[in-house]
Amino acid sequence: MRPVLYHYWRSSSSWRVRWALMLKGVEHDAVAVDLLRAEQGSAEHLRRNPLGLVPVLQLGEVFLAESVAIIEYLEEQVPDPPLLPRDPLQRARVRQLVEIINAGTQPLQNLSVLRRVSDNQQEQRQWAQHFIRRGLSAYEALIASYPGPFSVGSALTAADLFLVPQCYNARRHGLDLTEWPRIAQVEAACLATTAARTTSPEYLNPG
Ligand SMILES: N[C@@H](CCC(=O)N[C@@H](CS)C(=O)NCC(=O)O)C(=O)O
Repeated sequence: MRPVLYHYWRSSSSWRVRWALMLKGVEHDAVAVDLLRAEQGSAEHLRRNPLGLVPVLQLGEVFLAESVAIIEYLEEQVPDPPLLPRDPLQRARVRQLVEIINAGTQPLQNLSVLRRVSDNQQEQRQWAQHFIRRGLSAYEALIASYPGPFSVGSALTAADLFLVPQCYNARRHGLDLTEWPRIAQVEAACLATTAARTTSPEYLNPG
């Protein structure tokens, strides 16, 4: 059965999965869940993901949430092109980079967290900048010794699929990438590819 992706154009976690689906050539339908209208908290969406977040990939009767789980499932179903290196240590290092974004950065600047932190937009922005700067600085330090142009060398990996959407979030929260030259190099290399560009928020919603 054709998979269905529940996503939001501006959601960085959704972009990771749109990009992976495109790289793996998985045909699917897409349904928008409007975060600004709080559709992620509707009873309908909570049946898909009890945590009330996007993305969710529907596979027949099964609703699979969490972009790491979805991307690893896609990797196992469609091994080419690989998003995880074959070498176990390299593979673990890619997963480390993935988690720096997935667990150590993005959740701390998520919409629901910012609203809980403060009603004041300036305070929300400072909070988000603090955690994005901390996460991207750690990421930059880890990849500094790797050759480019991608995070861990000449091949795109899952780490890049997590990093580039986080760069988009950084800009939304008022940070540019000048502090992190290796990350800026990775972003430029990724955005030169059709799969990254055509799944990006700007492409989906050019206005
Ligand atoms: N770890 C989750 C994160 C999902 C997530 O935080 N999604 C955000 C959009 S990027 C969301 O749905 N936010 C809605 C909210 O916070 O209410 C994943 O990787 O899928």
